[in-house]
Amino acid sequence: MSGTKLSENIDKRLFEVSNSREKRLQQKIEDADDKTKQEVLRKYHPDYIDDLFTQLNSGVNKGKRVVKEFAELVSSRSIVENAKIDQSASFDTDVLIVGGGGAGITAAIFAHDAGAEVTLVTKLRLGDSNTIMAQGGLQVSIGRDDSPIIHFKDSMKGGGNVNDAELLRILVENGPKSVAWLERIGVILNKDENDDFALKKGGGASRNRLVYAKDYTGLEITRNLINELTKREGIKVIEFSPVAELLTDKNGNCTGAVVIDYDNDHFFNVRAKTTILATGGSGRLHIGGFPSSNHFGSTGDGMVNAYRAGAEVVDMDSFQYHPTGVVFPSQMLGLLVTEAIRSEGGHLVNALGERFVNETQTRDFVAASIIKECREGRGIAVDDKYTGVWLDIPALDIANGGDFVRKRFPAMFRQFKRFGWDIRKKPVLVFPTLHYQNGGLKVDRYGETAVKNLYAVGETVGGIHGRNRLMGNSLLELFVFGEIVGLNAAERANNIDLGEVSTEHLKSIKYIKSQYSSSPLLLPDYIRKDF
Ligand code: MEZ
Repeated sequence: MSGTKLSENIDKRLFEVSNSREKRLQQKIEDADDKTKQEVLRKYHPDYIDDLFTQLNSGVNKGKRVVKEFAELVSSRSIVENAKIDQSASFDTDVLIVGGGGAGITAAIFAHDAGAEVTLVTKLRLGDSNTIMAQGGLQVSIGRDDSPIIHFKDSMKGGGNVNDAELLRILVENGPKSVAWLERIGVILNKDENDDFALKKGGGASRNRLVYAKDYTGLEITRNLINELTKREGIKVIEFSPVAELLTDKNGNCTGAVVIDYDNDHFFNVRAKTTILATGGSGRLHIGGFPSSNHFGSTGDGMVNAYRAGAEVVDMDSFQYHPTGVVFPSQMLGLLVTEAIRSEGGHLVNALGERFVNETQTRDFVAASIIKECREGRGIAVDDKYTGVWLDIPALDIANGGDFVRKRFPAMFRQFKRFGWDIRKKPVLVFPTLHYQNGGLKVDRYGETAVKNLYAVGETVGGIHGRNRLMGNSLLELFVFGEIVGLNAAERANNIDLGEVSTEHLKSIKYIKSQYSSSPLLLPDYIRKDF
């Protein structure tokens, strides 16, 4: 990508942004029409780069278009091949939950309260997940001018009208109830002067619908979820213990999982009546070489395990590139600058000091528009590899007066400050970052996959958001479906017996040439693994 090198003349580059600010603050940019949108998406959005995709060579979705990384992972050697199971460490449970983020913890709480014996295993520490990193908030139709129907319509339109309508209906209808639950367990969300929720508008939404805790919504929620979980003594939590493979019986039903104990370096079986996958997304597979805003554990493990056991996937060729990932300072590469900055009026500005897109359109289009600017030479190059456009955050203090940026975005302010960058005074350089997997496991309205007794919840599930999720709908999904899946998995577990355990289903893997020596990946190769 071409552009003017940032290091050569940073003061001049920054001056171009401040110099054009006053004029830009008066400017109104209309939404692009559908034809223009489609053209820009097709030419610049990574979902349309054919080289990034291939077809699955086996399993229920054989022949389906998916990203190469997923196809290679499901067709690589399993890490349990030749593994010796430590039977003395193996045990039984009613409901096994895999994953310690927002979806897993919520499901554990509800399954436990429904009377099941619950075990939660998680790859790293409890809470280490994309949930805790969530900034902008969750969408819920509680404004006076809003309703679940309007929320539904916005989400459908944003998703390209291919969302699973039944799952989306459940999401929007249960939103207010889930947010009331979050408040009950202690989550403190921003309120206005009348003590009503302060509501913001996310990209692609027609109403102010985002509830939030400043710019650390996920941290505030996770803190309370962990408190709530630890109050329940009966829930067994095992940290630093990822699932290597699922276990199945001779009918193909799920009967638990093979777990790795990272601390003691051995494998053990958890035999479970029902299993819930809450393993998150796959940003750390770095599709298309993009940096990622995701947690290091987001390597798509649950999807790989479930597909091998016979579950179906949907839209595994559709990913969300959040428009504003950091490209400078380089220590923050890929990290998120919340969309809330744009919804509050932050401008995207090219090397000519111009705005080039209405910043509050849907993420797929805004991301593609940034890629277009950079490809066409109107980006600002950091070095030979990374180019970006400015996100003019200081414009918010000018438009709103006072100390708006520091008060509204304290976490972001502090993050940049660590690297000597004051976002009240300087714009930040951004480029799309791999943020979310729109697709994932196909589930029914109870959260059950095509494999009996195997449930899934959260980002590992596909369909709800169609091919482009709206901001804040994923955080909401964790609590709406965490409850549903927890309750249903517990009810099933209360009515069935434990099954026999085997990994026979792995015999159907058809190996292909793969960049991975074994799968699931569990952790990207650049992270420290000294636990
Ligand atoms: O839902 C999201 O992805 C979100 C709220 C992100 C953000 O920009 O803050």
